[in-house]
Parts: sequence; structure tokens; C-alpha cells
Amino acid sequence: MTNKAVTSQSPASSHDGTIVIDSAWWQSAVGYQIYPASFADSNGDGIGDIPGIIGKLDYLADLGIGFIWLSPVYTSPMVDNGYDISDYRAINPIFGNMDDMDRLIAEARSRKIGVVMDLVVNHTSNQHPWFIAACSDRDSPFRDYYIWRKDAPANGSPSDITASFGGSAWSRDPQSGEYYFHLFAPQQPDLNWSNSALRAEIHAMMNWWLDKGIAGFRMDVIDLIGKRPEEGIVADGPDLHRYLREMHEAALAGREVVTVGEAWSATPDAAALYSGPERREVSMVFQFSHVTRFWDERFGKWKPRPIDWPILKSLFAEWQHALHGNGWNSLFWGNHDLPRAVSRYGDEGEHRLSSAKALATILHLMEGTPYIYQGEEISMINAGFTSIDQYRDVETLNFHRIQLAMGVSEADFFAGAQANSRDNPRTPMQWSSKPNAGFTSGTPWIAVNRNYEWLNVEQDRADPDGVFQRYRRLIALRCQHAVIRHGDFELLLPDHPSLFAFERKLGAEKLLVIANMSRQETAIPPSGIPQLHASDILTGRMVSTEPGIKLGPFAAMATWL
Ligand code: TEU
Ligand code: CA
Repeated sequence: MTNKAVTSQSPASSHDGTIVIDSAWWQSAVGYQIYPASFADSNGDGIGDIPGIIGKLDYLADLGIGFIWLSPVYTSPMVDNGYDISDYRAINPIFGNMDDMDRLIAEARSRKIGVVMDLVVNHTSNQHPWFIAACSDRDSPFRDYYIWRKDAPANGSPSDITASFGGSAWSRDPQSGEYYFHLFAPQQPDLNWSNSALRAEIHAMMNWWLDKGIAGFRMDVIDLIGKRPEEGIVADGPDLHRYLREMHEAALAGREVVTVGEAWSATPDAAALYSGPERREVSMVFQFSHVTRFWDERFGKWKPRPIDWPILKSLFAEWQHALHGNGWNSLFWGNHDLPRAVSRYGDEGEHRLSSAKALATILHLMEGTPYIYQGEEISMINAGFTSIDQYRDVETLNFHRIQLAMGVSEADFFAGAQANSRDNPRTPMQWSSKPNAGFTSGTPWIAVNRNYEWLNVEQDRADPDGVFQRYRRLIALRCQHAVIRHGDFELLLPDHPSLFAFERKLGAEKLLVIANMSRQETAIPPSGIPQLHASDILTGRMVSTEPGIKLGPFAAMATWL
């Protein structure tokens, strides 16, 4: 089966007739990330599943998305909620079976929605047969699929590299007495990508899934596969791009698929190496400069700093310019690891709806492929947990133990978890005001946010001025206008503390976008913004950008110039 694009592919034209050819279907499509355990439960076991997703495809088709990024549903012990895979070619029974998966691919495709799978190949589960064989026999051919060191220096591990989930990145295997490398949990041993037989296994698995008709891959921490621990190199290793080009030739070339590499280490220059024309590596990367820039130097995500909009605007502008005509941007506020967009960048309180719409507007009118994280389209907010017992995430629970042992107070750690724990986006999707937000008829694996009675799909989708309808409008505009997909980006008012304003230009077509990213009424400044009275293309209402005109809290507008 080919991977023919699931959405129509046609030359785009703009207002003045400038013909711009979209070089790929995913340049006009919008992605939607589903965290399967928390999306929709069809069998009442409290865990979302694939049949539950199939039941919501009409909802996703109504939203207008072009593809789903499906977080892992493969067989897994679920130490890291599926990012610890023990069989790449089998479905975890808690999510369903391979018939369900094939049905999801077919049912989505019939709605012109692609299914992009999560490719987690920096590591496997320690329950993967490869690792079990590697541990049981030093001479096993699978031993070198992983990274081993014989002895630990004085401090008890072969080097001082630490794991993302806390502790050393080396754990001792009791069977062989040697140490193996793991950048995440000890149950997630890193794969040795310098082993060509391992790489061939991964390419074969990728082709197996692509031949089933999936629309591509999101590639988990792909910037780590070139690691050289003995040299202290973890991200962006010297062989990384060679491995990606080899992977492209072996599995992706000739297929109309989308690939997005998660690359926490990516810089604008490096991103052009991943997605630049003729690079034949990936379609785009997820970069995180707008996330990590506002983390604490010492405590990282556990002490997040307030958003500084001039800095955030400059980061987005840097990425827009770096990849314009020289690669491709992904655009996202959140995912299954990040706090809810409204909670982190907007307002959870009285301005929740307007801040959600403003965040959607500025993101979706930039150049790149936007990604919506499940629930973002109805302005779901952080979990609001009040006890550590409500958390499920291995990273959060590890750092709770580690930071308290370092002397951090429970209250301080808890404040960090409430702001930035990965469980914030993992609370169940809020479909209705029914018990458990209509997510499950059983007991949910993680608590539903208590606000579901008034914050849910049923309520918001019915609001013509709601968040869901704003996302629908933005997705449609992207499809209709080449200037949104391919226009130049010029940041306006770069130093303004709260107005995020920019112009998009393609040929004679010019779009002006302005958003007040603050809780205060903010006046249009005397200069720096074109003056106009025009119809807002988002609402059809007349708007003015005369100096002195006041924009309400989180007001956002877009007009043709
Ligand atoms: O995340 C990579 C990763 O580094 C993040 O977990 C990051 O460390 C964290 O969000 C910072 O708070 C990917 C997946 O998205 C994540 O869910 C997995 O846990 C991880 O890789 C291991 O597969
Ligand atoms: Ca279920």
C-alpha cells in the first residue's frame, strides 16, 4: 500500500494570483496529538483506547485536522506510559489489538485524516526480547544493540551522565555485572545506533508500519540517537544526520509521509540541517526554545519563570526567519509532556477563552505545521491536583523523591508540579458534563479535572465564539491562503511588553495579526502598526488599528492589509 497523501494536494494560489506550490500535503495540514490513555475509553476500564479514538474521528474531521500524532500504543510495561516499548509490531491489549489499529488507519483515511505513529527508537523497554537476550548472554548478537560499560569508577557509575528522570544514566545489570546506559528510566535502556544491524531492524519496522498505510512518524528524542557516552556526547552527536539520511533512504524516500523529530537540543541553524531542502532527513522538528527559555537555571522546569513576551516573540521570529525557504517549522504550545497552553502562556481564570483563542491565532497564522494537543481546542487547563498521590508520571514522582531528599519543601516541589508536571496535559479529555467528563464509564486511571462540568467539548463546540470554532476557522484559513502557509514573516513592535503583532506577506497578499497577550487593556501604540479599519478575518467583525485604540485582555485579530 502506498502512503499517498491523505489530504488533497494542489498548487496554492494567493489573492493576486501568485501561484505557490505546496511541496507537501503536510504544509497545509494541521496535526492533532492524541495521548491514547486519556482520550476516549470505549470499554469502561478507565483507560482510553483505539476503539475510543475511532468513535471520535467525526469530531476530529469536523475540527478539520489533517493528521493525528498518536502517542505510543505498542506493547509496553507502561513504566513511561508506553514510551518503553517491548514489541514494536504489536498493540498493547489495554489499547486494543492490531485489527483496531488497522481500522483506525482506514477510518481516519476515509475522513482524509492521516495516522502518524510515535517512533520511539532511542531506547526500548527492558522487557524487549532484545534486551532480555542481551542481559542473559554476553555473547548474544543483541548485546551490542545496547550500550554497556564493564566497570564503575569510584563514584559507582562509568560516568557522571545523569538520566532525564533523575539519578545516574548507568544502571548495573545483575546478570552480567556490567552497566548499561539509559537516558530515561532504568527500564528504558538506550539503543546503540552505531550497530548497523540494529539500524536495519528499525528501518524494517518502520517499513512494516508504513506499508500498513500510516501517514508518517513523530520521532521520540531523535536528536539523542547519535550519542557517544564515552565522549560525554548525548544530544546532536556526530553521526546523527548520517543516521537520519540512512533512515530516510531506507524507509521514507518515495513515500508521501510526514516525519517530525523531537529535538530538545535543536537550534535554528541545526533545524535547517534536519528539514532543509534536499537534506532528505525529516520534514520538520519539534524544537523547545520557547519552553526551556523560561525554566530555572538550577531547578529547570520545576521552577518555571513568568513568560517574557518580547523574548518569546523574538524566539518565534528567529525560527520563522531561519526556516523560511530553508526547512520547515512545527508550531505548538503543548504536548503530553508540557503544561496546558492556557495555563502556561494564557490565563486560566476570567480570560481563559480569550487567551486560548489568542494563543491559537498567533500560532496558527505563522509559517509551519501547527499541532493541537488534545483538549487545547477547548482550552482545557492544568490538572489542578492537590496531592502527590494524584500524580502518575514517572518523571514527576522521581523528582518529588529526589527534590525532597535535596531539602526542597513539599510545598515548593508541589508548586512546580502543579505548574509543570507532565501529568497536567494527561488528565482525561473532557467530552461532556457527564460523570468523568464522558471519558469513561469506569474509574479513570488519572483524575479528571474537576472543571469538566462546565469546561467540555459539548459546551464549547456549541459556542459560535468559542475556542473550538476559532481553531476550526484557523485550520480552514490555512488551507485557503498560501500567504499563511508560505508568506514572509515580519515581527512588529518587537519590544512591546504584551502586544504580539506580525505581518505575513506573499506577493501582493498581506496579513496583519495582532494579539494582546496580557490581562490588561492595551492601547495600539502611535507607530509600528499599519493603521486600518477592516474586517477581522477570524470573526467578520470590523476592527481598527488606529493609535490609541484599546485592545481588551487577550484580544486577537487578523486582517488583510
Ligand atoms: O520526551 C523527551 C524528554 O526529554 C521529555 O520527557 C523531557 O525530558 C521532559 O518533558 C522535560 O520535563 C520524550 C517523550 O515525549 C516523553 O513522553 C518520554 O518520557 C521520553 O521521550 C522518553 O521516551
Ligand atoms: Ca479502555
